[in-house]
Amino acid sequence: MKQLRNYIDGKFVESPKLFDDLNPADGSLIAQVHEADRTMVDAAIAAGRRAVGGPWGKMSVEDRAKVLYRIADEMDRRFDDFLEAEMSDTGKPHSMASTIDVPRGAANFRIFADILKTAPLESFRTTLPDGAHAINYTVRKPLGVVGIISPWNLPLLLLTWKVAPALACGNAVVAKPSEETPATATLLAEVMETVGVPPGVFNLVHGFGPGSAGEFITTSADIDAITFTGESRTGSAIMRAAAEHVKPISFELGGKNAAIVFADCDFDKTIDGMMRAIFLNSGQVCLCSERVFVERPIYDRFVAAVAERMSSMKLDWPTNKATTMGPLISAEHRDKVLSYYQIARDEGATIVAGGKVPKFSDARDKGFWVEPTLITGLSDQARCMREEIFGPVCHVTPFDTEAEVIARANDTRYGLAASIWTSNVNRAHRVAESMRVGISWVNAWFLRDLRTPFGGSGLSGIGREGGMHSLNFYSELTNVCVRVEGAAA
Ligand code: NAD
Ligand code: 6OD
Repeated sequence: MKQLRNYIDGKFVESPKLFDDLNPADGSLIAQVHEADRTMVDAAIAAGRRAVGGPWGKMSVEDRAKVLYRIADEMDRRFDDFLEAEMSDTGKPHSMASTIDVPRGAANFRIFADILKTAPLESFRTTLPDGAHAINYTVRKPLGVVGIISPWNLPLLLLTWKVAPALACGNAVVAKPSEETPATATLLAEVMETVGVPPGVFNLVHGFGPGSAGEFITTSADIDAITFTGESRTGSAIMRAAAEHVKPISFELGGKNAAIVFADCDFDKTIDGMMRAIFLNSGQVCLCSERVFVERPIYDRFVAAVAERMSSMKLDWPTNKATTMGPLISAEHRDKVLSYYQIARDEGATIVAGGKVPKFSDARDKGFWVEPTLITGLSDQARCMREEIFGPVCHVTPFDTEAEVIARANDTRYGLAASIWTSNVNRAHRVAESMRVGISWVNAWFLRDLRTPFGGSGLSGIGREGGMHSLNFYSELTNVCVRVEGAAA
């Protein structure tokens, strides 16, 4: 049986305590994972501290960028290994893992190497009343040892989204991937070893949240910052833990995202876009649209078109290149999503399509599948309209005016993303800016430029990462103020 080990101070470390890594497509055992105990987590943090105090912390920007490029190149060389690990850990289709998750892993290292090399530093000249002046300039230094805790839905993409800028800024990291998806993170540790990243710079600890590696990281006085992606409730627990030692946090949390479809949209392109926005990764993307508002004149046509497209979705093995939708991550998560299908019925919804567990009559019946599901007829106050479900499901509802739909779309405690579909350029800008979210897409969804700020408001997170925003989070900035006497000749 394959073993997934921790990576601490440049060595793969075993634990007497093992847990199972399952393939969600058929529930089969893929690997046994070595769970890090508190002593191992503390050893990882101490190794990180030594690394930051050593040559790594003092390395020139150019040399650190070269290390990041080497990591990206090695990830490309091992593309097929990452692809296989991502598909078997998550059950997501080849069509997604090969075009989004695995390429983005390497891209995250390249973009932050590029940004690091060109990042400006602030400088101000201050004129003083006595004729002297002051020069202020900012110096960027590592924060120290950064704790990184990531979820299972896009495990490689989201882990590297934080590891890359943290390393770019000269930090060491102690990373804990989700217990559901430990495989690609372990491959990343192999990459670090192969390309010669110094011991202690990248540490990987496997385990769970409470009472396990996640909690050991967040409660440690020796971790200098915590960056977390996951559920809003978990963010709240981590914030409490981090408060004890007052440390910087960056949170990318849950969403209950709205899509707004105006009658003047390009209908066919909108249906293409919305099929992705609702069903990509079986709806397990924090940005997915679970609340879809459609202008009344095209409401019936929209519902019929989505239902028609759903009937040809292909739920099949991840390795089949024609598969369009995979399973959910776990039995527990499948039961949660099915419970919301039932809550919708209890709340009086119409289930236009789906709503059940598919029957395959092969090993997939032991996996964690649900049907893609389209719901209508609920009020904006229904639980299915307010709580994040995180499955292949959306509720579609009609609206009549721009002002009405802006108010309804913003009526949520989350604030991650919105997508607006219209051919009216003035309305596009007006509505996009009115959304209380971290990102508003117009005639697009999950279209990323990694230099832009990414994050959410309200229950969806704290802070922004991406481009310079990441460099600023993962750096300690020191402003140097120099008084200069006299005037230049
Ligand atoms: P989760 O919060 O259950 O777990 C995320 C990570 O936190 C895991 O590694 C887990 O082991 C760890 N963890 C859990 N409890 C902890 C604790 N008390 N202390 C320390 N660590 C703890 O989230 P999930 O189920 O893995 O992921 C799905 C959620 O993530 C959804 O809500 C989704 O919207 C959100 N998400 C948000 C973004 C974003 O960018 N905003 C991206 C992806 C996923
Ligand atoms: O694209 C990204 O950088 C990012 N953080 C995506 C998050 C997706 C949520 O599931």
